[in-house]
Amino acid sequence: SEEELLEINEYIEEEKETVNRDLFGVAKGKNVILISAESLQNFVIGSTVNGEEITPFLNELIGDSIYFEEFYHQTAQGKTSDSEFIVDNSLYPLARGAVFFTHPSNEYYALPEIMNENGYYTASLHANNGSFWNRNIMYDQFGYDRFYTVEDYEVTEEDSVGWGMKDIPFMEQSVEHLLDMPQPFYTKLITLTNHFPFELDEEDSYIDQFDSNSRTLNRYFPTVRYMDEAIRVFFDELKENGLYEDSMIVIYGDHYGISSNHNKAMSYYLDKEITPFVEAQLQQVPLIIHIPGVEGETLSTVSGQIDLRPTLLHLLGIQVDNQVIFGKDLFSEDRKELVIFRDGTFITEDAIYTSGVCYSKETEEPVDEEEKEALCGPYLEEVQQQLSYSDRIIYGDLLRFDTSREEISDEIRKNENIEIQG
Ligand code: GP9
Ligand code: MN
Repeated sequence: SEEELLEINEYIEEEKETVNRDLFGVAKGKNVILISAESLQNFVIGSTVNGEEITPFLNELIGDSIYFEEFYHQTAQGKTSDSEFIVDNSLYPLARGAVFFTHPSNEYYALPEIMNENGYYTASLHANNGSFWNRNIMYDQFGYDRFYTVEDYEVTEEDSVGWGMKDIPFMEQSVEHLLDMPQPFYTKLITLTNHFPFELDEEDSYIDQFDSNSRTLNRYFPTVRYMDEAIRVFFDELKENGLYEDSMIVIYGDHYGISSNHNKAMSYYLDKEITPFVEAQLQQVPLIIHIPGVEGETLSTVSGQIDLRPTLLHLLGIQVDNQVIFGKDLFSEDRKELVIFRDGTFITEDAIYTSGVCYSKETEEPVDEEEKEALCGPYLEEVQQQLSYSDRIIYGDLLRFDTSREEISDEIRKNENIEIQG
């Protein structure tokens, strides 16, 4: 009901913090290009396999970008679609099912709509069927102007592997689409090649597979390396076509690629035991924000996908009042560092709490009852509060009561008038 939303708004208002304005608006008016990097986990960044770099281009790019080195995916069963939901709405996904399928007719106030209101053209680009994950329906709801699907790409046999079109031709043809769009634009490019079961043609293998008892992990490295190459090609094409200087490029991993079924092989690769603590850490995905002309810096802020939207709006210098969101602007000064996973696991500056056990980040070991009270105790209630508020918004379709939005208050006013007249 409307009262429920008022209560949630009050909570969000109380949680607000002051914002560091140094970077406010540094990307004002620029095109925004999000690259949703399929199954890209953070452990490959700066690492090697068989002595070779796995992400040479991203490693180099990070030096020139704002890189969040402790950034977590927060997806659940909806996988890529959950990550899209989180990023565009700054709400949590659902515990069961994919919100893209379960609640496509809700009222949303998603990032594309905000960008539209600020003069941006908005599009998502992904060389798969438009109906996959119900995207064609949900994107309309989020306010995307256009969805470039597999129909908008020329996909040949040799340009395909595994799930479909390879990332390099996808990137090349996507730049053609970007060139056709009115500027400034807000766009999302969703890659595909680095998807389980990580199939790759010989000619696209820049590095050798790993050698462990997990075929999945072994194959993961060369497909990540291929995606890294595709992103390099994309940057080259942007530069060649004069789009680079006027764009902010944001690369993030959508969710894990290697599930806990492969913990044994993972343990062999990382050369350490995969405890629940390490497993939570393995949910880190890269967040790389590249703004030409803005100096690179690596930030260790504990952060998650839910924080991306307010952070991007900050960089774009766009202020939106009374947003019903749970993410925090990562440039806030007195921000409480807290990332919440859908299953109730949470990460703070000093601790990881998972399956009822509180681990100290310093020792990587569970702490005793007394320390648990101090380290994890203060967050328990807030974690459940946020998840349940977010659920209530989705299950109750509460954003239809958001009167801070003109179009809705007009709608309500209209209805009231009708009632008064009637
Ligand atoms: C499909 C692609 C992969 O279009 O986004 O989906 P996933 O299986 O990763 O959710
Ligand atoms: Mn995915």
